[in-house]
Amino acid sequence: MALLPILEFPDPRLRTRAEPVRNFDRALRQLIADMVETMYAAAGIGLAATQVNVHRQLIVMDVSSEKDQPRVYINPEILTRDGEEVSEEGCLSVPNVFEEVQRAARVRVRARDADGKAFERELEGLEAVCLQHEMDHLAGKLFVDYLTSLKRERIRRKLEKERRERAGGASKPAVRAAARVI
Ligand code: GNR
Ligand code: NI
Repeated sequence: MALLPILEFPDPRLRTRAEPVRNFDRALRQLIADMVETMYAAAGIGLAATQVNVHRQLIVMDVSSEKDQPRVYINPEILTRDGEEVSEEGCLSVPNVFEEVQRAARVRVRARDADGKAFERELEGLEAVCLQHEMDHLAGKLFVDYLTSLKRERIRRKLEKERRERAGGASKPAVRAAARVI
């Protein structure tokens, strides 16, 4: 088992379109186990392979309160969408940002499990929202793409500033100003 690093906006690798999973093998099982562990460690309700820099159509989710019902969706397709619902979303790849997004209220999804066996499920509420959010990741799309470009740019600048400050040293304003002059 291993924790995987999560890519953060505006990392261009988050814009990659995922390819279908073709081999339902031991390596896939290991990746699923690592993604589930990473999702729980980060306190997320879902994680798409794109976020851990694996560009395959693989999603793990667990919207249960006990965090004991991990679900895997491989090569997912939405068959039908119904209704609409606005809810506040967050994303492990856009830390500490929460904004309202409109999505379908119910979706019917067809996907494969870790054995490659096809199944269909009808999802609603948070689970439906989460699946649509995760499927966007597989298409290289982020929830901030639904916001105005002004809001998205503000978020990008805030995250880049926070990352610079976490990196320390050269992020001090005086030093940065000097670096710009040179
Ligand atoms: O943990 C997460 N919470 C969440 C809340 C509302 C809508 C979508 C999500 S998914 C997110 C984890 C994540 O970034 N998955 O890609
Ligand atoms: Ni996300």
